[in-house]
Amino acid sequence: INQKGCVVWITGLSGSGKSTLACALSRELHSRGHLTYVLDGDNLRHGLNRDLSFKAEDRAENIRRVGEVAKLFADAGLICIASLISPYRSDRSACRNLLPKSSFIEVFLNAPIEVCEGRDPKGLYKLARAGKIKGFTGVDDPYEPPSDCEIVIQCKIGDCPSPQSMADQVVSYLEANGFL
Ligand code: GGZ
Repeated sequence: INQKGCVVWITGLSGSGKSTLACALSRELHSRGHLTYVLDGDNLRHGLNRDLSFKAEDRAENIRRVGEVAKLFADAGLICIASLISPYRSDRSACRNLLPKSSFIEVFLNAPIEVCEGRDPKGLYKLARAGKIKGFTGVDDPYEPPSDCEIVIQCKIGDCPSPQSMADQVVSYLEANGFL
């Protein structure tokens, strides 16, 4: 297999399409003969990170653990795709600092909250607006957008790229930068 291990770190609001992108990207890379592993924040919170809440210090610990695991996969030569809200710049930059220069690729899935809330696939925004979930990102908890990430995927109201075209955007970056 001709590939260089790296971490593709997808950040964005709940409902922005991070898991969908992670899945589409993983499939696309597999079809080209590459090895990947997906670390999804919501899934990991049922196992490895089941002891963590959504308060800022627990989110930091969540992201730190996933960053460490992602580093192991990248060391093993895999393209590790991590999809977490990861709302704080400082937590994301700590993950970046775990990895060799340029092998942390931050992808901002920039979907406005109106789009995410309109999708509301699990009804969580509705619960957050009703005050039944406290500290929900974008509602009553902060999201700090990246200021200098490698890839921005723009999604506008009524005009969001398809999962395949989001994946293609990341694949192009990986090709252009010698990871594939
Ligand atoms: C944000 C929450 C919250 C709160 C539950 N705030 O869209 P989902 O449902 O399926 O994915 C979200 C997931 C966020 O987990 P992460 O590990 O990615 O978050 S972080 O990086 O901030 O640690 C959402 C659900 O958990 N969820 N409560 N209060 N998202």
